[in-house]
Amino acid sequence: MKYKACLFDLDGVLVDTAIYHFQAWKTLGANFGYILTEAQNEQLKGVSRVASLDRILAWANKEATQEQKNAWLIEKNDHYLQLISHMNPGEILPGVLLFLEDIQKLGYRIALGSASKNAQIILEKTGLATYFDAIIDGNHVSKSKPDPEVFLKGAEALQVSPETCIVFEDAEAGVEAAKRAGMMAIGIGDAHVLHQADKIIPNFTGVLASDLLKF
Ligand code: B16
Ligand code: MG
Repeated sequence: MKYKACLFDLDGVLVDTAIYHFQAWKTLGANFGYILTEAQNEQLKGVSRVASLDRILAWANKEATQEQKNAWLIEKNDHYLQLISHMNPGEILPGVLLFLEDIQKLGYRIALGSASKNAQIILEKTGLATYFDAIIDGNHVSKSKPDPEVFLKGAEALQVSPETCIVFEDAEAGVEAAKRAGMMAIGIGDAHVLHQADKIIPNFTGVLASDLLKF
């Protein structure tokens, strides 16, 4: 078997936390009279918290001091934490659990490669934590996707070389990060957005690892 490990993004691949990020950013935007749209929220997927705020402020044409920005980042995250505190295993996206069980049986090592600093809480709330041999999240990296750091650290933690890794990503920046890491990239979602991926599936429903991971 050439490929030894599967590296998963979290938001948009295993669970849909984008709805909670949207709610929290939208509420924050209202502070300075800005209404964030769903299309804009799409562009925040895979983007770090700090970079997300900068984008929103640019869209709103709003300037702020570093002190104000820090206060808003805390406010947004506190609201987000409150929203995700109710998450449960029912929020795991369709087909994900069967797929994880499938790859475990096939002997793949499994890691998380997420930009989120709240990944651990989400994995615990949903019961997904037990599937992972390594967890690399926003607390472990200094460079955001499309920088390959998060996935390279994932490979390192699993003690496998990057070319033996398969990345599952829903964001364009994440697919780019995987390719820059020298890994195979499987896009989850829209084929137009994820055109850089080696393979694209809409979601994990009915997907068999033995079929998908044939290269
Ligand atoms: P946090 P992923 C990303 O997670 C989200 O897609 C993105 O919308 C969010 O801003 C980012 O995590 C940071 O999240 O505020 O929880 O640290 O898709 O890389 O799993
Ligand atoms: Mg994502």
